[in-house]
Amino acid sequence: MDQTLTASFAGALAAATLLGTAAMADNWRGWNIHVEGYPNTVAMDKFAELVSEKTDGEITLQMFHGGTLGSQPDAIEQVRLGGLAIGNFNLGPIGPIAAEANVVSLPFIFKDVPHMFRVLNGEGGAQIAAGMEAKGLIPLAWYDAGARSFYNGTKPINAPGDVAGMKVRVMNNDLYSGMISELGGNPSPMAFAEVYQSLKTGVVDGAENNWPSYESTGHFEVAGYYSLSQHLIIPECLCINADVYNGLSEDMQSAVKEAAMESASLQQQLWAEREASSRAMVEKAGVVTNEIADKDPFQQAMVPVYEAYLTANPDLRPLVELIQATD
Ligand code: GTR
Repeated sequence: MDQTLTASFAGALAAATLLGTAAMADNWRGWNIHVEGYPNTVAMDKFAELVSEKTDGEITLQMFHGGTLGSQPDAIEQVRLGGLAIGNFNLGPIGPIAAEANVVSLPFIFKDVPHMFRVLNGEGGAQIAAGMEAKGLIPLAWYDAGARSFYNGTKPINAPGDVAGMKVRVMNNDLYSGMISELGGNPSPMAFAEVYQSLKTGVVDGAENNWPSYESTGHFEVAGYYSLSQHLIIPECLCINADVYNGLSEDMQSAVKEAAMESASLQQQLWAEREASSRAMVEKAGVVTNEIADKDPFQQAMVPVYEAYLTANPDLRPLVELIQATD
């Protein structure tokens, strides 16, 4: 073979190899709504660090915290479409997209957080994950978001009648709007970032969230009554765009999955600590907390919410029953 040709062939081959290597180094972008120091923020940063460590730098992840890349519903769309690779999402706003994932947004479906994790780590979780993957989102691991309770600026809530007439902010999901309506209140779906100002100016009377978010957002400063209804226990995911994940080699998939699992155990540990410290902090700042002696009337009021959901999704009745039958 002609020497020059051989040389240029070798050169082309080397260039192709180099190009191949360069194309394999992925730079992902990730979305998170929370502030610095929040358990999810720390755990997502840990995930980024572990991904790069476990893939020998072939995958790097740049995290954008504090919702700087947009609202949660928008970010979910971005991850589904591939504009962003990764997000830490609450399953609440994923429910309207993936019907299976919406079961977790049925009020009082989980007995407590350990029950939620038993479901997620079993057949129920597999069905929820499959429903999400069909919509372009793969949950790599589950984060803890505790239980959500009502808060407002005027009075403790002890019975559904106390919610009557109140304008209550909810996340974007018809199940939550139905929940507030059945309690006699007026639901107001709104982005997380707008809630503080809306509570402060009286656009809404109240909202609902877990202890850490109630504290980290400063909502406790403008809505000082926190009533332990614990009506929703919604998991969160560390979610990845399905095409991005499915396009990885098996080794890379395992590395990313392992990083996610380690990030989730860190998040769960930090979560337990933050729930306690957030509660202590807001109570010290003057928040009036009340237990609800009888939650039964709240649960009874949710019967039409379940009925409407099951009428719209008859094929999901077995999943609801599976969750209810899980010990
Ligand atoms: C928080 C959750 C956020 C967001 C927020 C909200 O507890 O971690 O992802 O869903 O609640 O109420 O919008």
